[in-house]
Amino acid sequence: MWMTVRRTSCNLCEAICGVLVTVENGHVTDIRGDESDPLSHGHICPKAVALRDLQEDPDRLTTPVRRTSDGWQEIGWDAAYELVVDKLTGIQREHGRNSIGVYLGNPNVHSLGALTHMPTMVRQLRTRNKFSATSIDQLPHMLSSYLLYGHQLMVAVPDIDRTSYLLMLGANPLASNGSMMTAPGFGRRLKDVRKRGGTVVVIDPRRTETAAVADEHHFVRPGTDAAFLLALIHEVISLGAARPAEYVDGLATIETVVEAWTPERAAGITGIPADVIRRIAREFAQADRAACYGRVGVSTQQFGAICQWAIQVLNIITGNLDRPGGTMFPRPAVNALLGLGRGHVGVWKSRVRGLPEFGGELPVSTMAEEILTPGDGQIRAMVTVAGNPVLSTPNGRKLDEALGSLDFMVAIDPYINETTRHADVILPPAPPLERDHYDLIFHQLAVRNTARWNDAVLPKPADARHDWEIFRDLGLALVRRTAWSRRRVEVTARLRVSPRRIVDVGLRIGPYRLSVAKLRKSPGGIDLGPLQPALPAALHHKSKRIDLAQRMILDDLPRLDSLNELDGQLLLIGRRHLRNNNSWMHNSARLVKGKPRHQLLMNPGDLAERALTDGQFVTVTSAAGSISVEVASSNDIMPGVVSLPHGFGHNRPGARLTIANQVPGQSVNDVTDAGYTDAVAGTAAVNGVPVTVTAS
Ligand SMILES: Nc1nc2c(c(=O)[nH]1)N[C@H]1C(S)=C(S)[C@@H](COP(=O)(O)OP(=O)(O)OC[C@H]3O[C@@H](n4cnc5c(=O)[nH]c(N)nc54)[C@H](O)[C@@H]3O)O[C@H]1N2
Ligand SMILES: Nc1nc2c(c(=O)[nH]1)N[C@H]1C(S)=C(S)[C@@H](COP(=O)(O)OP(=O)(O)OC[C@H]3O[C@@H](n4cnc5c(=O)[nH]c(N)nc54)[C@H](O)[C@@H]3O)O[C@H]1N2
Ligand code: SF4
Ligand SMILES: [Mo]
Repeated sequence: MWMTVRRTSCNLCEAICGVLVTVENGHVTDIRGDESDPLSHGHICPKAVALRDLQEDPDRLTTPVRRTSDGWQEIGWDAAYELVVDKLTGIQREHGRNSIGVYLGNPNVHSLGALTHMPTMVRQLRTRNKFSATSIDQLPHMLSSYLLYGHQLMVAVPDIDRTSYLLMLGANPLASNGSMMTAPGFGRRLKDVRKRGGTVVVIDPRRTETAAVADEHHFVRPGTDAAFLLALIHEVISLGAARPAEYVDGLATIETVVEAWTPERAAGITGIPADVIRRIAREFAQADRAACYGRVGVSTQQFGAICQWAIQVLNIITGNLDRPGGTMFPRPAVNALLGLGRGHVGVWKSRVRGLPEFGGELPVSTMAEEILTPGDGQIRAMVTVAGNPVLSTPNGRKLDEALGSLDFMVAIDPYINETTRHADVILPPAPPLERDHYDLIFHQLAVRNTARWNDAVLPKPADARHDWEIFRDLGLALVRRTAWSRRRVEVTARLRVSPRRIVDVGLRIGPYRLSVAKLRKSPGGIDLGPLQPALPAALHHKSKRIDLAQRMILDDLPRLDSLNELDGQLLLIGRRHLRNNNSWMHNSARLVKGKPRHQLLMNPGDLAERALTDGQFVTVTSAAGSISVEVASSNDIMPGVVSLPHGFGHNRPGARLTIANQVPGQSVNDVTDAGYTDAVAGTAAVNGVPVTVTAS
């Protein structure tokens, strides 16, 4: 028997936990936490073990397939590339370059090869109809980073290991393992804050797993956090506790705009009592080291941009930005900011609804209408990469219909699922354990500077392709076909170089002058120390100053007056569970077992008011549509709020997901509304959706 233990990191979520993988006779027999990882210290969650299931899943595609009238047919790689490039270039020739739409899904940011090679391939399509999960996720973080710090990826991360006061809104890291903040073992780190005598406060319409380990939890009416945050800023200023750094401008303007946001006014809107708002503001301002952090619940809602800006303003004016225990800027071994432009916003607008692009992408909430609305610039073909937008984006049914109407679709994806079943060709990349890994994105968001390179755990079969090879080969074929490419030589060279080489260059020119060879000597990763102050030098604005008074945000503030209109409505929010992973890990028997977790959570008072009982099927209806799901009574959910997780609803015909097909539940995104977005940059507002709930 041949047995070996290999090191890698789990790439299923943002925590990038180090893992030890035991391989016997070519098969994975064990996966456990790697104690030697300087960031994760041995932490893993149940999903790590599912890396093995991904490897062995009989439903996972290993060769390209083509949809025919007789069903899916396997085809060779070269034939598949030729077919795809023929179709895409043909459609563009006939209908213009914007006739191709692209959707880039979440797992792209977790794959080295996707990050190094996908953007170059996509650029060859020269389409403005580019969409990604960003606009149903972290767009407000990126926008506030762009506006305040001058680069869309210059994200300030809570220095959780040194803070004494952590205020968290709309985040449930005990389920999600943390996001826009890589902190494996989040639960332990929270406990440590409290052990050090610090305080953890959670603001969430649901008493979450994270709320359960915090000092305080306060219910907030969904979508109203902006009022709470503005009132905190108001209080800090009234206390005379605003002490921004010398390089910060605009405090006087902020003082004026928050003047009307008294704790009393915010209390009426948010449901958080005025005395609690006052106390939190005082404690936050007086804490030795405080950090405010907000995630999905305050990003994917109708005031996401205001919320993420206000969180930064609160951290900045209390002097907590860029100081240990406050919020800080990581300094990873490969500077991810170099790989991505600073950003831009509103340079072009979506054709049908006129929503602005951000960083070259249009809001995903406009994707279905861009496919379905006839006219010049209509999308006729789609390229999806590592995404399942039928389940993950608002008004999924309409998108489902839209994808069915396309002239052509190609998916780069290992599964035939709710989205890729519409594809004409599917190109499946090799799974995570067969890939080399260096994390280009999440070291940039990590609470400690560390670095690790890992060679692939398992060899890739000869007839399989890495994702970067698929992008390379498609990219090269596109460059060859399209006469417009003046930069053919440069693009060709860029596509031909391996991810390993790109990381090596990044490491060598990076701040620690490392190399892949050096990192390979410590496969458990190396520690580069705690986060260090970096401002104002690290700011990407030429002025090296931060201007709090951002016009785009200030102009949007009057819209907050509409918050009172939410009164009395039943509002739908989302949730995550440790054993789910967005829309795609339900095909692991190991993960889906256990108590059902697909139900609509509803407060007992709200159930009684509607004469509904725990466990019955109810119909949830919004402006976008309705679904029928089981309801579960819960005291942990705020009255007037219901919660349903996304990523369920694998009951559409034609998908090949043997285990997921048996998982009960409906897609929440059949009731979230593509018309309901944050006005500032078009982020999908999937939290705080007005709904009605009736007996089915
Ligand atoms: N209502 C509601 N909707 C939401 C959210 C919410 O909170 N509420 N959350 C949103 C958020 S934050 C996100 S990020 C999105 C995520 O939504 P998507 O961007 O759609 O991503 P996933 O659901 O993770 O889908 C992953 C897809 O990638 C494929 N895949 C997995 N691994 C790989 C790989 O290595 N390579 C390739 N090429 N493909 C792979 C899977 O088979 C699957 O098709 O969902 C969003 N949707
Ligand atoms: N196990 C698991 N881990 C994951 C994922 C997964 O699907 N499963 N997905 C990954 C992805 S793509 C992401 S982006 C991250 C997300 O990471 P998190 O943001 O931590 O994810 P959620 O658990 O959705 O937490 C959002 C919280 O916001 C609350 N909320 C909803 N509306 C509001 C509101 O209006 N105001 C406030 N204050 N709170 C509100 C919800 O009740 C919920 O508790 O998780 C990542 N990690
Ligand atoms: S928390 Fe779980 S899913 Fe996330 S990286 Fe760690 S083991 Fe993987
Ligand atoms: Mo996400």
